[in-house]
Amino acid sequence: MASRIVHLISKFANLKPGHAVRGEVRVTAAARKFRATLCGCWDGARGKQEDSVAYKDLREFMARLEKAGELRRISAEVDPVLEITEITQRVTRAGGPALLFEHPKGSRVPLLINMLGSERRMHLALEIESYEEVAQRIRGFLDMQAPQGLLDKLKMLPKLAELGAFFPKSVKSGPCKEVIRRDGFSLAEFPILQCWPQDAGRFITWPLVITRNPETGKRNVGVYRMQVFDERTTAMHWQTQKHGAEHFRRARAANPQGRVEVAVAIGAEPLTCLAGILPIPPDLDEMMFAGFLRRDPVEMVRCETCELEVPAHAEIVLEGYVNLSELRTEGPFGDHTGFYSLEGQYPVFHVTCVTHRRDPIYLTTVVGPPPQEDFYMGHAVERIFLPVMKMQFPEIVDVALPAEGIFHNLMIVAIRKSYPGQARKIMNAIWSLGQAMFTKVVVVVDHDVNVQDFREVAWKALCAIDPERDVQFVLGPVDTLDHAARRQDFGSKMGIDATRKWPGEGFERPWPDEIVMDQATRERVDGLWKQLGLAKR
Ligand SMILES: Cc1cc2nc3c(=O)[nH]c(=O)nc-3n(C[C@H](O)[C@H](O)[C@H](O)COP(=O)(O)O)c2cc1C
Ligand SMILES: [Mn+2]
Repeated sequence: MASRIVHLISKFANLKPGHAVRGEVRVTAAARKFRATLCGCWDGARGKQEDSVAYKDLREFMARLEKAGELRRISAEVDPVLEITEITQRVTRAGGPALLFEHPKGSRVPLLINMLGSERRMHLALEIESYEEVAQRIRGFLDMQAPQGLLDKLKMLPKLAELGAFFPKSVKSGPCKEVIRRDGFSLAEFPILQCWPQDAGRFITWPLVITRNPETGKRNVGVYRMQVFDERTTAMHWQTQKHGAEHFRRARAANPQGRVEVAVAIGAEPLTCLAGILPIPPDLDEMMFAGFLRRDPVEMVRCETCELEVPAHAEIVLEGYVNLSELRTEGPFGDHTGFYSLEGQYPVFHVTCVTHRRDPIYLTTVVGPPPQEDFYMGHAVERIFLPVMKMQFPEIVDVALPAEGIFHNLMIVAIRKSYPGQARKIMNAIWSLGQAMFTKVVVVVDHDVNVQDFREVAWKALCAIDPERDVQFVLGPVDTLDHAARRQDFGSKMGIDATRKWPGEGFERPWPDEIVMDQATRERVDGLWKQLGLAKR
C-alpha cells in the first residue's frame, strides 16, 4: 500500500536509533525518555510509557488468556491427525476459547490453537478496548504535518521518538536458543496437524517464514504453510505474488543453481505472529510493524547456521535453506476457501538446525469453511488498515470483508461520492492496492449504507443497479487459491457500482427517496403504544 503512512514508516525503517530525522530530530534514548514524559499529552491512544507491558512471549499471552477465561487446557490425548481440527471447529463455531492440547498423540510438545479466534482475544493481544484505538494511533502518524514553529516541532518529537522505538532490536541470545540441535532432530517430534481428510499430509500452518531480499538485504516475514515431506524437509508454499516468492525469483535469476537462506519461527507473542500475515509493502519489515503494534520493539537473535535473525522469544525455530532449482508437488490442502486447494509445484525447505525452548509450545491454526480463526485475523487487518485506505482515498467511509467472502472474494466499500464515475475509480484503486488486488468482487455503495450490515447492503445495492450498466469486468492477477479462475493466478474481477446514479453519469431519471416514517407520527404511536395492547417494545 503505497500510502503516506507506509511512506513515512519506510522512511523511518531505514533509520537506526541515533540517526538524524529530517536533519532536526535525533531518535535517541534521551528522546525516548522525553517522549515518555510527554506521552500523557500527545493524542495517540494510550501512548505506552517506558515501563512497557507488551507481552514478551507466547506463554505470557497464554497466562493473560487463562486469567481472562479465554484458554482451556485439554489433558486427554488427542490426535493431531484430524481430531484436533474437529474439536477446534466445534469450539470456534461456538465462540469458544483458545485451546492448549497438553498431550497431542505422538508428541511430547503441547499444541496451542485458536489463539486469536475471537474479537476479544484479538483485543487482548493488541491490548485495546476497540480497533478504533489502533486506528487513532495510525491516524496520529498520518496527520503529522511538516512542523510550522518550534512548538509544533516539540509536539512532533514524542511521535517521532515513538517511531524510532519500534525498530526490531538485535540481542545476543534468547529463550529460543535454550536447546540448539544441529543433529539428531526430526520434525516428527512436533504435533504437526493433518487438518482435513484429503490433505496431502501434515502441514505447519502458522510458520513465520523469514527471508532477505537478495538485492536490498531487507527482511520479509510471511506466513506460508509448510507441508511436511519427511523429518527434515517441507514444502514452502509462498504464492506467486507474495514477498518470499519474489525473493526466491530474484535469487534464482542471479544464480539458478544457488540457494536462499530461510528461517522459520513458530510461536511467539501474538502480534509478532499476526505481523506475518499483514499485507504490507515489500521491503517494509513486518517485525517493525509488530513493534509498532506492540509499542515495543521485537527482539531478534541471529540464527546458528545462517545470517538471518529470528524473534528471540520464539518457541521453535527451524533454520535452513531452499534450493533455487528444486520444486516438488505440494497439496492438496483443505484451505480457507472451504475447498481443497489443488496440488502445485513449490520450493522445498531443507532444515539444517532446530532451536527451541526447553519446553516448547507448538502454535498452529486450522483453516477451512468460514468462519475460522483466520477470519478474526483478517478482520483485524481490515480495521487496522482502514485509516491507511482512507488517507489515500478520502472518499472511503467504511469497508467490509464478510466472512463468506474469505477476504479475496468480496469487498464492500462505502464512499462519499462527489464526482461522476467515482465508484469506478475506487474499484480500480482497490485492484491496485497491495493484496487487495485479489478482490474478485468489489461492491461500491453510497456513504449512507452500513457496509457492516450485509442485509442492508444486499437490499440497497440490488435496488441501485442496472446490471448491464453498473457491472464492470477487468482482467488481472487473482488469488492463487481461486480454483474457478481460468488459470492459476490470472483471471477476471468484477466491480459493481451500487451508488445512486447521477445525471453526470448519464442517468436522467429522478432517484427516489428511501422510505422512512416521519418523526411526529413515530412519537404519536409511541404515546399510543401501551393502549394498543400489542407486543412489548
Ligand atoms: C493461517 C494462514 C495461512 C496462510 N498460508 C499461506 C500460504 O500457504 N501461502 C501464502 O502465500 N500465503 C498464506 N497466507 C497469507 C499470507 O500470510 C499473507 O498474504 C501475507 O501478507 C504474506 O506476506 P508477504 O506479503 O510478506 O508475502 C496465510 C495466512 C494465514 C492467516
Ligand atoms: Mn512482506
